[in-house]
Amino acid sequence: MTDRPSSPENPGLPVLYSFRRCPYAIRARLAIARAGICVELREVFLRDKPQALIDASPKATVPVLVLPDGSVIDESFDILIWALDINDPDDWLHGDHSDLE
Ligand SMILES: N[C@@H](CCC(=O)N[C@@H](CS)C(=O)NCC(=O)O)C(=O)O
Repeated sequence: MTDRPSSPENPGLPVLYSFRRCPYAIRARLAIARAGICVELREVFLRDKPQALIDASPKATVPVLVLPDGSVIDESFDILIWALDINDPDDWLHGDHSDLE
C-alpha cells in the first residue's frame, strides 16, 4: 500500500481511500463506478491507516476522496453527489424513484 498524498503513477486521477466491506465506502464506490469516473483506489486497513489519509482527513474515516487540486471530500454522501454531478446516467439524483417505495 502506498502512503503518498498524490498519485504519481496516475497523475490527474482522484485518489479514493476505501475499505472493501465498509457500507459507506461501498456507496461511494458504487456512485463513482456508475458515473464512469476513474480513480486510484487505495484499500486501507482500518487498524493501520496510512498517514496520507489522516493528513487528508484527520477524522480518519473511509471513504475519503482526494481530488487532483488537493481538495478533500470525506463523507460518502458528498462523494456520491460529486460523482453523480459529473455523470448521472440513470438520473439517480433527480429521477422519479417513487416506484421503489
Ligand atoms: N459519515 C461517514 C461514515 C464513514 C465511517 O464511519 N466509516 C467507517 C468504516 S465503515 C470508518 O472509517 N471508521 C473508522 C474506523 O473504524 O477507524 C461517511 O458516510 O462517509
